[in-house]
Amino acid sequence: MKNHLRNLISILITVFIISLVACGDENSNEVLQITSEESNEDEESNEDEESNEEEESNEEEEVIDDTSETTYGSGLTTLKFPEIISSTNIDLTMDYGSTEFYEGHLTTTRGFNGSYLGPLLVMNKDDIMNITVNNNQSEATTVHWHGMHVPPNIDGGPHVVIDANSTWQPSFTVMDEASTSWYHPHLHGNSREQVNAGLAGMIIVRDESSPIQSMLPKTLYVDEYPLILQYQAFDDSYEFSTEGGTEVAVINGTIDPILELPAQMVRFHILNADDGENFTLNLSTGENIMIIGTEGGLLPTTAYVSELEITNGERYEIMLDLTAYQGQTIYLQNTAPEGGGPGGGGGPGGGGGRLSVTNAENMITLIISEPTTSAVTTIPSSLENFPSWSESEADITRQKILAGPGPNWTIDGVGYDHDVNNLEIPLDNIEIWEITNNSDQEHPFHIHDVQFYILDIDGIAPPDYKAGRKDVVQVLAGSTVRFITQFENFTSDEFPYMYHCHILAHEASGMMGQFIVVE
Ligand SMILES: [Cu+2]
Repeated sequence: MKNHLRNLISILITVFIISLVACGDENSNEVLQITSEESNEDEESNEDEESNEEEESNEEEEVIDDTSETTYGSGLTTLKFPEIISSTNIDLTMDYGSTEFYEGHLTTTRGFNGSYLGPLLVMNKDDIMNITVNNNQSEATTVHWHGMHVPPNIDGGPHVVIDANSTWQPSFTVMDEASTSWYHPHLHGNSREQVNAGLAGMIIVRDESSPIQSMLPKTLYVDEYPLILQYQAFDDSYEFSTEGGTEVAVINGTIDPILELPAQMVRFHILNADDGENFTLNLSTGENIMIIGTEGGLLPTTAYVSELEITNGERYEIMLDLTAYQGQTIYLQNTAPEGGGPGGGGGPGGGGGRLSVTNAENMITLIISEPTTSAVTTIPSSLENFPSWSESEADITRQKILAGPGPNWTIDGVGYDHDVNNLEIPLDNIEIWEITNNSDQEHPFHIHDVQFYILDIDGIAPPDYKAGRKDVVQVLAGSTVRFITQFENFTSDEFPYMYHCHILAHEASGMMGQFIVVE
């Protein structure tokens, strides 16, 4: 019965959205009535969920099945959301599949436990994770837990290879703060192809002991949402193009997505999982975006920006206060320059525009409906104060020089050599890294094992929204960024950690080095 009701409501919404598009804004009230009905129904199902994690994830799978079949006309499609896995025992299977990005057309893709992207893994600080990764691809791979502080033999870098048609079973303790991480292949030479085909997924780490976390929206797919941002170019056969062409924004595997949100504070975990280009987000309302977290956890205080640039591998947690917008349609927009950005190293999209054909820069259409019964309406401006390090504590300052020209990208004048450890770092060292970009393109610099704090960018303290724990920092052409971090807990003579540019074409061409942490 419930499904029939939902389908009926979906059809009604479709009809009204089409009429809205056809007739302009005159019919907006009717659309609102219908969307509120669905919102009521959502509330009922939410009440059924209680807080039981298992029930929650089962319920979400149902929702996904419903929404993935719902199209809204005018090319708009309900935003897809990944299946939630909140168990400490996780089975991931990497395999080929086909995905319907455009109605009636299948695209060859790859995914974890599905045809494209992977499940949302919800972990708790101090949990012991037991993961089984089955690689059903006909080629080798690795799985890197990007952002997580794990031992080097578990980190999933280029040395921790999972052969074709074989299995890897890592186990680790979650030592991270409540944060947003992700997982993706990291085999040297073909990580770009595998990630771009769809092998990527988000990890949300929870911390039940954090008083601040308990005040934030945290009911997934009710007031908290993952957004995995990518661009894809399609050829005439609707396959991913390897020859460039027009790129479109693909959000959680959805082109031109529409998302219904309650008129209250909602929280997004945003990941740029693209292989080489930035997103620059703003709100069509003209309001600033509230940023509450970076890669490694919450900021010290809430920060506000009129537009938020997110580079490759970066994550931000943002909040939208939608209280004033009930009954309205607003947009999360992307104004990243067409065909610009850093992907010039052989990346697709160099020549063509990247804007979606039917939705232009209105990246996600947000329909704001009634608030839920237990809405979060305010959050404190003071967030987490994680321990940091002062410059005077540093044991060493290391200089890293990023240089080109492409396609032979280097760090400190050398390309990646799989058999050479570029650095040996004493355990517990507190280090300042000074990254200078001597090339004419920007490079998002990522380091494994640690979270760092940016000290300064060209001598100036970072803006408030970058003042938190990070593992990726954008280094503009001609610019110097200094960060401070500490290499704790894990050592190995055998398995190195990586530091590299997260433009995957640059990484593959050599803009990567490796370090071992030693006793
Ligand atoms: Cu680069």
